[in-house]
Amino acid sequence: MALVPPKRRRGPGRGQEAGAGGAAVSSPAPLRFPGVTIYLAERHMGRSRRAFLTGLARAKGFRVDQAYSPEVTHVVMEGSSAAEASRWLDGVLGASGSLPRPLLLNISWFTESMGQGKPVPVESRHCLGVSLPTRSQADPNSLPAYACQRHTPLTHHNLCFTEALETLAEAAGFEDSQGRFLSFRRAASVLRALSGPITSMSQLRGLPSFGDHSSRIVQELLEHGVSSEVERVKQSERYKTMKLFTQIFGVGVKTADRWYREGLRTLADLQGQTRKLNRQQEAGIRYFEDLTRPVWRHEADAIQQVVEEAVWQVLPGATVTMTGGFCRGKLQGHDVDFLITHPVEGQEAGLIPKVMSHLESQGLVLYQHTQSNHYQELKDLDHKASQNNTMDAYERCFSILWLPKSPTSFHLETGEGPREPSGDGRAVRVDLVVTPISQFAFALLGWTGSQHFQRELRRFSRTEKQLLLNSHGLYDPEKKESLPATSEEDIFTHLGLEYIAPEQRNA
Ligand code: 8DG
Ligand code: CA
Ligand code: CA
Repeated sequence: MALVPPKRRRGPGRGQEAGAGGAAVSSPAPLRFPGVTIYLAERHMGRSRRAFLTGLARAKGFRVDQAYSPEVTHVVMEGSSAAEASRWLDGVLGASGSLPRPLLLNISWFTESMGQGKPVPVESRHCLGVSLPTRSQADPNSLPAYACQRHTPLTHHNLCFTEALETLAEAAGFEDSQGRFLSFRRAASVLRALSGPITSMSQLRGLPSFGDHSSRIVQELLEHGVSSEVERVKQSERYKTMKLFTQIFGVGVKTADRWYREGLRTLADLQGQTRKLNRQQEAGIRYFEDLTRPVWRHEADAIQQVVEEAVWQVLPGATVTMTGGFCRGKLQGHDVDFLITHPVEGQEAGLIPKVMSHLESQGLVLYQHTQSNHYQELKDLDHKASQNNTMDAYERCFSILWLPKSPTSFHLETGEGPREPSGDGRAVRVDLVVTPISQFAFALLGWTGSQHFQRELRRFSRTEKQLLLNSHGLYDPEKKESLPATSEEDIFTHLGLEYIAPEQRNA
């Protein structure tokens, strides 16, 4: 990228003395990204290039500190290996294991951010030493209590344990046993954040949220390679049936439980009783096979194109942002989630019905259920009411769209009744959510998930900060005011939390 002049000559290793190189290219602009504080390490970069880059970033509204401090969130290095970067940071942080660790990034994150005029999301290719255990997470005794304080990558070292604990969490959820559900979920989430595999029971000592029951499961797995309790659950008729029924689009635990108690066990049983089904569940069964096949990233990208085309037809200037699991680096998901907004507040209102008719005219809508925005009613009711509920009040559409295999089969005739699954394409579950620009950052944070990360973020806000967070905003009930945010970083800053990139929110 030809954005910054390359360094002319590599100076002698000068270390990274804090006060060095302060010359500015132009006078600093007002700070625009309060959650981001950059520190450019001088080693390998050289004093004059560092000064140039500092001025450039400041002119774009970034905060760049000359001296390293715990406020630094993004350390940028040039020409350093991961090991060197990690050693450098250990040297800077000294013996203190409690200081927050910043992101260690190579120069590509910086140049891309300058190019876009805003901090780009941190991806693994930007990271130096991302695979190295961080100080806090290498030592289980200092693993923070809330999942929103931890880095949780997509792939981790304790899959056999987390799968077992998550099966028990799921089974507890089927029995409406919220306490047990949460304790297994939290235990699994802790294991996902560990920097290495659990190989002995002593490693569980001091782990937060790890109760006796979860410990027993881990012990069984360590000793026998299998947990009899988990196997029993997995083989039970109750678990198998509840899992099958709740996989159907439009079927929650309550409905699945009622059907189970009525003696229904299979999809064929349900098909024989169509009067029991609402329109959504009917669609869920009709497209069951497609909807239980994972959606791959390239399919999600293709859906994004189709949605963007429709949105831009209806409202030029609107933006369509993919959220959900794909944002966290997942390669496949059960659906595709999009947030739609417009830079002018108010322009976005009433967008979905128009977008859906556009898609319908192309024969791409297999099912849709649109809800209008009811935020005002929610707000008038009580801010607290929305706290334990992930459902928000945005204008939205839960849909099943048809993704043709080849672009030529895009424009098919409509009006022939429901489309049958075929080799020409597939059905995909798609969630469209429309948000006013002033609430976009909160919606993005909420819809990026993971569900457990968000649950923990809200619990942390409430318990530790006495602030109420949801997908619409952050509210201070004492001062009776909402705290504004234009980026996810702003929200972490309000909460006094280290910024956790989406790829590290797989809690
Ligand atoms: P997957 O599709 O890859 O299986 O997983 P995912 O993308 O992480 O899960 P999801 O079920 O699609 O949900 C994405 C996030 O959206 C999840 O953290 C919950 C969040 N979310 C909100 N508000 C609402 C809401 O009103 N309804 C639903 N269903 N989810 C919401 O922030
Ligand atoms: Ca999703
Ligand atoms: Ca979804």
